[in-house]
Amino acid sequence: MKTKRASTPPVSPNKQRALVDRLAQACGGAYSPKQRRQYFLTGPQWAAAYEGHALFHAPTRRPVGFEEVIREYDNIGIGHWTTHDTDVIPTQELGKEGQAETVAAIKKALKKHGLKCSMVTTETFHHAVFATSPAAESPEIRQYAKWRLENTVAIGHELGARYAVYWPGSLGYFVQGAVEETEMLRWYADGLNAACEADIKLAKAKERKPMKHCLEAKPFEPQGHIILPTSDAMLAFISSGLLKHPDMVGLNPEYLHELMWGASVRAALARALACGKLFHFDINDGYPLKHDVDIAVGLVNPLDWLNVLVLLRTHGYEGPFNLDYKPPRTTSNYGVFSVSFPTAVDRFITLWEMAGEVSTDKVVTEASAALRAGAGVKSHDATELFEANKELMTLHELIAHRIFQILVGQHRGRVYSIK
Ligand code: GCO
Ligand code: MN
Ligand code: MN
Repeated sequence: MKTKRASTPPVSPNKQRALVDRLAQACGGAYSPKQRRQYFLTGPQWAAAYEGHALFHAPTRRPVGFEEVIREYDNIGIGHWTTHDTDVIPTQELGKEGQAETVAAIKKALKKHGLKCSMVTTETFHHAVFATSPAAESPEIRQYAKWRLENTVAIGHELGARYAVYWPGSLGYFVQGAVEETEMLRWYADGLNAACEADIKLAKAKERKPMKHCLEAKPFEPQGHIILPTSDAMLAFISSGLLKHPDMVGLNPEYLHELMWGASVRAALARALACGKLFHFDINDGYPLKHDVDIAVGLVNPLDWLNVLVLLRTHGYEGPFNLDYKPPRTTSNYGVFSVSFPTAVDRFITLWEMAGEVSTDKVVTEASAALRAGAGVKSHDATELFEANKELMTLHELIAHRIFQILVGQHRGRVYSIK
């Protein structure tokens, strides 16, 4: 049967914001800016300033500068700000007077709005100079890349950042056979070594702690093969012997980047945790074996996200949650700060608090404890052991069901009646 839609009169342009605001209010369940600030949520300059453009897509939003982003993050209750060097300083101005002026203006804006700069990162992927990656054959390009990393570390110390992130972009090749992979890995390590050494020196001079240097993998690009495609590949790289300061270097996994290659994100994070290398975490959502769609957290895989956060809570992860997503191009400039960021933050907080409920839920804890207790049978007979444990193992599925109930609120007696 076709349902008839009530006809809605056209919404004139000057009434649209009010409508969006009213419906956002009607959603309810929003946290206050003060509550939001209690979480280590970090807002990237580039996420808020993303104009909606892509290979086949023109921008749908006007550019926004750091003053506006920092002010709006303050209004929302996002207490930390992150940036690429070139998000705020044009490439040509890097290392020059323009850089010092911009860094001073950023400091002022952060102070005015009570935000902290938590992380800095170097853009080594967008500019044409990095067409052959930051670990290019050309020694002068590699020298330039090193300088860029060192310069970002200096900006980070100036702004008080505790983390530096490295997403190497197209570190790899567009056509096979043209690059020698082991050489490229060595050259990439040289860049990171330079950044760590610059950090050690600056930290000493400024009496600050050295930063945590966090590698971020992305498995594929529209073109090109990547030579460090996953967080696991990066873990191997960290302990390869190529890094001079492997203790300073860890990971910034991105939820979607692990999902993109078809991994269990939670298992990928568990491997990073087991190595003591989960330093930083980019949060977003998307689909397995597809593009880097960078959808906001919880809009595609809320159940998986809940499970991810249970793991992180269990292990006392205290690092940042970086809102590295892209507001869709259907969202306006106004919508970026009135809908996109506040709702992303609120979904994260809800899932985080829910994860706490999972960890203390009576059914989940009793079932998990029973599974760990086993049947208490001492035997080396496989069949006997299986028989002794087989009813217990049904609890796996029951735990999964219980987590679903927690996600949809059924554990609090929420029921759906059927007619
Ligand atoms: C992506 C990447 C970037 C990095 C950023 C920080 O999705 O393209 O995740 O957003 O996180 O470049 O280095
Ligand atoms: Mn990222
Ligand atoms: Mn991404």
